[in-house]
Amino acid sequence: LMIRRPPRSTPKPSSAASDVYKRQTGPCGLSFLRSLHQAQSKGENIPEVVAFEKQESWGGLWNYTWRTGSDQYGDPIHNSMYRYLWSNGPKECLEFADYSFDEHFKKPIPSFPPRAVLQDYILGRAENSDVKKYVKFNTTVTSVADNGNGFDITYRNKKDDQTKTESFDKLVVATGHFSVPYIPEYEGMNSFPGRIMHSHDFRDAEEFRDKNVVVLGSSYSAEDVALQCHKYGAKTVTIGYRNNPMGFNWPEGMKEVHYMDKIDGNKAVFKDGTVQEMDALILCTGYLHHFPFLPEDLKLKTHNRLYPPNLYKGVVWQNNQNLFYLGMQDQFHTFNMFDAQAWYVRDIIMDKITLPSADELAKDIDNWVKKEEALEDAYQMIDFQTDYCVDLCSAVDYPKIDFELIRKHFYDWEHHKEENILTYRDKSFSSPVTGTTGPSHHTTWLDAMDDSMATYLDTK
Ligand code: NA7
Repeated sequence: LMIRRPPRSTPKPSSAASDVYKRQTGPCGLSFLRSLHQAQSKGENIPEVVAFEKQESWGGLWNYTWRTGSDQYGDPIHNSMYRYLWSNGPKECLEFADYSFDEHFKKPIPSFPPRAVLQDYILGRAENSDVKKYVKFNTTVTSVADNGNGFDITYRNKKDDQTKTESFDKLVVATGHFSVPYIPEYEGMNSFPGRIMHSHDFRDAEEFRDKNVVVLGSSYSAEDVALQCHKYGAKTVTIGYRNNPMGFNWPEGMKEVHYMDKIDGNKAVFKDGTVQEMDALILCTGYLHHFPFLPEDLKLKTHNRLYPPNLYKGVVWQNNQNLFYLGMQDQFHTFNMFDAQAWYVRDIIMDKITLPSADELAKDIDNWVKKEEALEDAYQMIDFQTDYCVDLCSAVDYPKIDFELIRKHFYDWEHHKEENILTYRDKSFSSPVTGTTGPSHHTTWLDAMDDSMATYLDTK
């Protein structure tokens, strides 16, 4: 989490409440710090900022840890990433407009990198922005109180267990929403003799070699965790969907069936009559938007959707415009959308963008929410979020990036997945920033067992 204090024309006594913002240093938090760096490098007078980060390093979800449950200080583990996780979308679709993959890696690299490569890219830009000085690591924000002019923020230094309260003017919440698992309960769970876990705690598919695995869910985690288990040698993988199947052409050993009714001993019993022996049940049932540090009236309450309500332009809290949220949408677009959001929030905070009247603001939110509710398929969702990114970018000086190309890439990517879910990561896409087309990787995704950055980048 990060907190910032905007500049003042007149010095104020140090005892007075300072202007404030708070955030975390995952991709959204880093986008925000980058936006300030960019304004500063153009000679603008940027606000003071403090970034509160509960982890010991930055990168947010992109850090990998073997840990599950709690960290050494008793805080819940933030990370949901596992070994062998490769990007599930083309890297070209998430490329930063102001820091290309070519610039970072000094050569073209293939389109679907493993986790460590993307992490290196995100952190490369952060290191280049000289923003670490703003971050308080190992620091958890425990509560926020609205003081009428801003916020009183209470935070705990995890290492020395010291708690402090400071006042700030603005607050930016960039804590992510793929971290606190939603864990449903099914009959028979308590007496099931095997392993039950949520995808948040999934770390290594090798654990399920030669096992019968049941995966619940029909979104990105279910798709990828199921494929991981198949790739690393699970005997069978059965996916239980709740509403709609993913419907891919699953390879032998994998199948998709309708909704798990209950567990009977070591068997999963599904609505469509399927009874499947299982050694492990992996709940890929999504995440909660969870902000335990915020008071009720400032908490975003939503399921995972493309346009959560009460957020003007997807980022400004409707009922208190000193509060901002970044990256709280369900996502096709990611890093460059977070940049667009960060630039937009920065410009509101720096008085470069003026917010409209409460009526207009409500109308605008309503308009987007209605549009979202009318969307019928993934292609329309891609269009919707692309239009949202273009809308934000039209208001800020984020460097130009070819969103039409990105929209087309997402369409092609969807088609590739429908053609063959095992090979879509072997395709190449062109960069919306440099025009470079990603070379083919030396090993196809299905055969690439080593996800290290060194092996991945070992190209001629
Ligand atoms: P998502 O995309 O929010 O999806 C959650 C899934 O969980 C969704 O398919 C739900 O089914 C399913 N779900 C929820 N409860 C149940 C129960 N009780 N039984 C079966 N299925 C259930 O979360 P993910 O973790 O997949 O993806 C998160 C991000 O990680 C994603 O954006 C990627 O970028 C990586 P429904 O569709 O509502 O029927």
